[in-house]
Amino acid sequence: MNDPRLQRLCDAIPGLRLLTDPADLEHYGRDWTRRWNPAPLAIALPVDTAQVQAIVRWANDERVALVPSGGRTGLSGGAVAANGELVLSLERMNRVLGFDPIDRTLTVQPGIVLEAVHNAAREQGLVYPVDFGARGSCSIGGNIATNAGGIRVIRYGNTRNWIAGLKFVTGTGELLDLNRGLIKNASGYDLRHLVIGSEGTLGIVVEATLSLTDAPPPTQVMLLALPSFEALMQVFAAFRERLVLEAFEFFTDRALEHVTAHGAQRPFEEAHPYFVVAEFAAADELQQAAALAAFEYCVENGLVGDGVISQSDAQAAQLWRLREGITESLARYKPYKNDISVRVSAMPAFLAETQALLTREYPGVDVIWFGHIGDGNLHINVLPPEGLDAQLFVEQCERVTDLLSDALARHGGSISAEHGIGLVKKPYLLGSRSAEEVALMRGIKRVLDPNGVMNPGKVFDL
Ligand code: 2HG
Ligand code: ZN
Repeated sequence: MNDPRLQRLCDAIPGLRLLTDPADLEHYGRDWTRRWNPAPLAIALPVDTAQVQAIVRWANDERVALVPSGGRTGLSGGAVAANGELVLSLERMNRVLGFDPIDRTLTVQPGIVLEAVHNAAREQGLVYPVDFGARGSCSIGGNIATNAGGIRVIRYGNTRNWIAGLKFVTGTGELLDLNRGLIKNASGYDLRHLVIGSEGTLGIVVEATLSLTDAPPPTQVMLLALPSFEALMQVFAAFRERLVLEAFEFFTDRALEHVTAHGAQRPFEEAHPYFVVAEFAAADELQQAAALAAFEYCVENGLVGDGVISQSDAQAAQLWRLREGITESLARYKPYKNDISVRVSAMPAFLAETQALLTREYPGVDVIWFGHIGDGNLHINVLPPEGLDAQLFVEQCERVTDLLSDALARHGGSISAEHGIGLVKKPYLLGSRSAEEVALMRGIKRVLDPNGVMNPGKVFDL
C-alpha cells in the first residue's frame, strides 16, 4: 500500500480485502449513469458488520469520504466515486441470515442480489414482491438506499413497505438496530424510515429484515395498443375499476422501435403510438371475464385499437420483455434520463403540459416515454443527436429539465420518483422539496454524519 491512509486501514482491520488495481477502481467507481470518470482511492470489501464499523471509524479519523456500493445499477450517480473516495462494497455481505415462518420475515445481508431474495422467499412458499428489471444485478442494500419502486408498486408499494427491520451503521460507526421486525412500534421516531431512501448519505445498512407475503394468484398479461395519449389514464381507470391490477405500465412507439431492434418480438402488424402492459389476477373464470369486459369497454369507447392476452408464462414473459427490455435497448446511446412523478389524479393535466413542453424543446430529438403510469411515474429518456458532444448534450437537456422542474412544482410532483437524487438530479431538489425541508435534511445529516464522510456531494451539498 503506497498510500499511508490505506496502510493504516489495513493495520486497523487485519484481513480486510482492499482493491487498488486500476481496472477495479474503474469497475467499482461507477454506476449505470456512465457520466463521471471513476477515481476512487480504493475499494474495500468488508465481510461483516464489525469491519464496516471499523472502516467508518477509519474514514472519520482520516477524513476520507466513503461511497457505499451495491450492484451499482443506479441511474442517478448515487454510487459514483469520482473524487478519491473509498468505495465500501457490500458484495461479500450477500447471505440470507434467517427465515422466520411465524413473522414471515427473511433476514439478509445488504449485498444480496434482489433475484436471490426472490428465490429465497419462494423456497419458503412466500414472495418478496418488490420487483424490477435490474433484479439480476441490483442489491437489496441499494434498493433500500433509494426506496426502489419498480413494476409492482401499484399493488405492493415501494421497498419501504417491506422493510421490517434494519441494522444500520451511522456515519460515526455506531450500530443501530432499527424496529427489530416489529409490526407495531409506537416508541418514538421511526429511524428506519429515515434510513430508507437516504442514498448512503447517513450511514450503511448492514442487515435487513424483509417482510414476505403470500404468492399472488395466477395472473395474465395483456398488451394493449392505444390511439392517443389522452386515452391512457382512461384505460387505466377502466382496468383498475374492473380488475385486481398487479402492474400497469406504458411505453410509446419509439420505445417499441428500440426494444424490437434489440431482439424483442414485434407484437402487432399495424403501427400504434402508445402501448400498455397490464398484469392482473386471473384466478378464475369470473376474473378472466372481467378482463375481457375491460378490454371490450375500452375498444367500444375508442380507447384501445388492438390487444393480445397471454395464454402461457412464456407468452407473458414475451410481453413483459417489451417493457422491461427498454432500458437495456437504449443503454448504448447513453440517454439523458428523467424519472418524474405526480399524483395519479394530476397525471392527465401534467401529461398534456409535459408533452407540449418536450415537443417544443426537443425538436427532431428521439425522446422515449415509458414508465409506471399507474403510480404517476414517468421515465422520459432523451437520446443524444448523432455527433453532438456528450457534455453539450447534457447541458441542453438540463435546460429543459429546469422547465420540467417548474412544471413539476406547479403540479406538486417530484423530480425523482424512484431512482434517487444522487448527483444527477441534485440541481433540481429545491423544485421538489421546500428550502425548509432541505435545511432539515442537512441538519439530520449533521447529526448522523457530523464529519460528512458518508457519500458527500450526493442528494445535496452541505
Ligand atoms: C424502469 O422502470 C427503470 O425500467 C429504468 O426504472 C428507467 O431507464 C429508465 O429510465
Ligand atoms: Zn422505473
